[in-house]
Amino acid sequence: LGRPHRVEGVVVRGAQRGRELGYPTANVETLPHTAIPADGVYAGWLTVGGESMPAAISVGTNVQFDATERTVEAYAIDRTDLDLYGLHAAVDFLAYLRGMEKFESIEALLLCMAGDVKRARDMVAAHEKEKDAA
Ligand code: FMN
Repeated sequence: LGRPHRVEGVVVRGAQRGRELGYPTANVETLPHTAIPADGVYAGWLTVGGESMPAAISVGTNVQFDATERTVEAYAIDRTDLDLYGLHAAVDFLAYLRGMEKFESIEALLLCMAGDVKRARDMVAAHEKEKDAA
């Protein structure tokens, strides 16, 4: 403990919905027997090629879209320009934000995601500031 939990794998193509929603995510294909945190939304980091980026992370089956496959997806905050397919990535979990939900509409999901991203950004920034001060 005392260190965020890390999950690693290759970035694979998801349902390609994220880009349309405005939150493109890196779907990290973890190795079998990887300890994946409980379904939900988390604040943390996506690290690729030595660069760590603050991220809002989703673990679950994307119930909003009636998907059945459990995925670990990280949205690198404000980085809508990334093309990470095929690259090795690490996802670090800093804090649990909420459970996976099925909303009444996509708009409601997007509204909630905007709040998640804001909270994740603030929490990561606060954590990094604390670490720098130590
Ligand atoms: N999917 C849900 O079904 N319910 C949620 O509550 C939910 N919250 C999310 C919160 C964040 C911050 C992120 C990044 C994703 C969330 N998702 C949620 C997952 C999105 O549905 C998923 O990223 C999107 O469908 C794109 O999937 P794709 O990469 O397979 O195309």
